[in-house]
Amino acid sequence: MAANDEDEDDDEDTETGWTAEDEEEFRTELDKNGDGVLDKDEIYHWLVPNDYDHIVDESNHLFAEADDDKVSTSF
Ligand SMILES: [Ca+2]
Repeated sequence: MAANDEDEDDDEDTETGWTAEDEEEFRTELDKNGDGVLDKDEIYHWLVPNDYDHIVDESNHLFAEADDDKVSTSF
């Protein structure tokens, strides 16, 4: 292991592998009700953010793949 590999993980908790940034994200973004664990709804919102539309993304992907002359519009 190179010396730089150790330096990159300086702020990582050796037991959990979490950085201070990971913990902050958990407390402020993921654990909505602040009970210290992620319930089913919190996990769902973590995996499927509200601002991400799978249907629009898939439509754009399919048009991009199928449109030979690339003269399509995005939704
Ligand atoms: Ca929670």
